[in-house]
Amino acid sequence: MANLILILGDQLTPDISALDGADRNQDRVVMAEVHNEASYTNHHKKKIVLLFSAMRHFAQGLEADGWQIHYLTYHPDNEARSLEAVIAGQLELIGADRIVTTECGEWRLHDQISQWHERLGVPVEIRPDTRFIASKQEFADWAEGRKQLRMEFFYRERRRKTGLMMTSEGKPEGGQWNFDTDNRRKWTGKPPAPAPFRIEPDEVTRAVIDLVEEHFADHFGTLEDFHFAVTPEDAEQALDYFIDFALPCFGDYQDAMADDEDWLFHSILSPYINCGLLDPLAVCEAAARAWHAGRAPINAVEGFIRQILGWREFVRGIYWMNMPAYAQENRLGNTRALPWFYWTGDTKMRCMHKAIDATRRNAYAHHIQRLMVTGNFALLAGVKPEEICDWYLAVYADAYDWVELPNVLGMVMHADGGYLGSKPYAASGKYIQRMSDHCSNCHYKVNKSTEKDACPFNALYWHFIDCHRDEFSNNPRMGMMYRNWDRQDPARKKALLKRADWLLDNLESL
Ligand code: FAD
Ligand code: DLZ
Repeated sequence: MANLILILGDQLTPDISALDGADRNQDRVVMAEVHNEASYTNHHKKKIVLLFSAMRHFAQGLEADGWQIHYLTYHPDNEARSLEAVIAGQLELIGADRIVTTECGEWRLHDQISQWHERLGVPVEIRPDTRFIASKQEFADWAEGRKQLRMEFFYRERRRKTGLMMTSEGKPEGGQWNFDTDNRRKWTGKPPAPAPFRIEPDEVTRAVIDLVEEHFADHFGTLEDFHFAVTPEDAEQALDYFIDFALPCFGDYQDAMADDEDWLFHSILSPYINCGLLDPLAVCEAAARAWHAGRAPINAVEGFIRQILGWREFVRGIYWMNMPAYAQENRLGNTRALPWFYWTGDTKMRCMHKAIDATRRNAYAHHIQRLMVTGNFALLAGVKPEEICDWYLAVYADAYDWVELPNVLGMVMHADGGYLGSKPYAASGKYIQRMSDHCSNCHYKVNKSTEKDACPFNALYWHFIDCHRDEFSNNPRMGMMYRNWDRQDPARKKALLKRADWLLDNLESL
């Protein structure tokens, strides 16, 4: 045997770099469903089904294409509980000159694989992950010498580099780089949001659902109504469906939330992009084609492309430039435990209940729920970054450390001192009221702040502003908040802080 080629659960891309130049007759591909990967966090049950089923389909495809494969299916009694143990077993059984793999997405596993050459006694070739639009080196080159790293500038550079939505004179299409000011509409039920794209589980997926039901019963979330795509062909269909039915309204309602609508006009493509079933650049190109064909407006298409070409690539760059120290950051000195209702959805705060309940059922919540509801609450409540990060890593089908950590620790918790974002996204209940209909169905009153039935976000917001004066009062983007706070009547300020203290002492009962 010449090479053992390890392909991970989020590397399900036929032209993954680990396969470059490989020899179907001599090399062997190794894929494995292992305890350590399935259990390093409390992964949502639907995420495990998605990955195991997509891995099985991918391996079947490789086999049909003439590759020799060692595929380990999950069983709790399997002796090999880690990828290292699986590779060690194969080395013992058939030997190999070399292990070849594509660099993995998480520091945790990257650190382990980097030591395999010593631990296993064979050379390990780790190849770059060419599925990202910017390489790690390109990001580092862009970042070098900049005092502040801001997504918008990185994004513009990527637009120039890829030519996406650029005129032949090198100017942004539509005369602007960013159309976000058009993207803040509240959704009031019209136009109706499309039903989510669904694929009925085939035999392979049904077997995995049974397996997860049996062996991962204590993991977060429900298994009912599993309808994710698990092959590249089905994921392509999900992309087409998004372009046809949701993209035209994606921009307008990008920041909206709704009490009885889980998905709105979002693409629900992140689970597929992140595990390799869809190529990020191809997804951006499909959206750009829709604009050129007059099938979607520019605010929708530019906004959508910015999320992938801009944010997705930017957070990945930040992650790899700063790990492993980044994961330890806690610049706001937070000390509170994550309230238990994050795991149950059992809270009278309607927006929180809705976001967490959707998360339990779907392994999905859209960006504004993650940022401005569950994230905002954790920020205002001063939850320890490691606890809220672990929650986000567990509960979403698209969650991997490289993308989850910068979004949570940096964007939401501001625990990196503003390295990723120029200001915290702290907001009172007014924001949630403006962008959703949750408040009219809520036990708490959004127009009250200090009373027993007042929306908890209100007093907690002012408490956050008051507590973090040292960190934020000199931030030009926060000056108005401090002027508003300082203008308030001292008695009201006292009442707000008293209410906040009570809320913080009684988080579990909210
Ligand atoms: P859409 O709204 O349709 O957006 C299109 C695509 O843009 C997404 O599929 C995704 O690939 C990309 N994208 C959008 N925003 C971001 C972002 N901030 N960072 C990276 N990519 C982005 N995304 C993940 O993929 N995995 C995570 O674990 C994750 N954790 C998050 C945690 C928090 C607290 C926040 C605020 C955001 C997080 N995001 C994460 C980003 C974003 O919320 C999800 O990518 C998005 O909700 C996925 O749904 P969608 O495919 O319908 O996205
Ligand atoms: C997320 C995940 C899960 C649940 N299970 C497996 C697995 O059994 N085997 C595997 O190769 N990969 C799995 N993954 C994805 C990995 O955790 C992922 O490749 C690393 O975290 C690196 O991003």
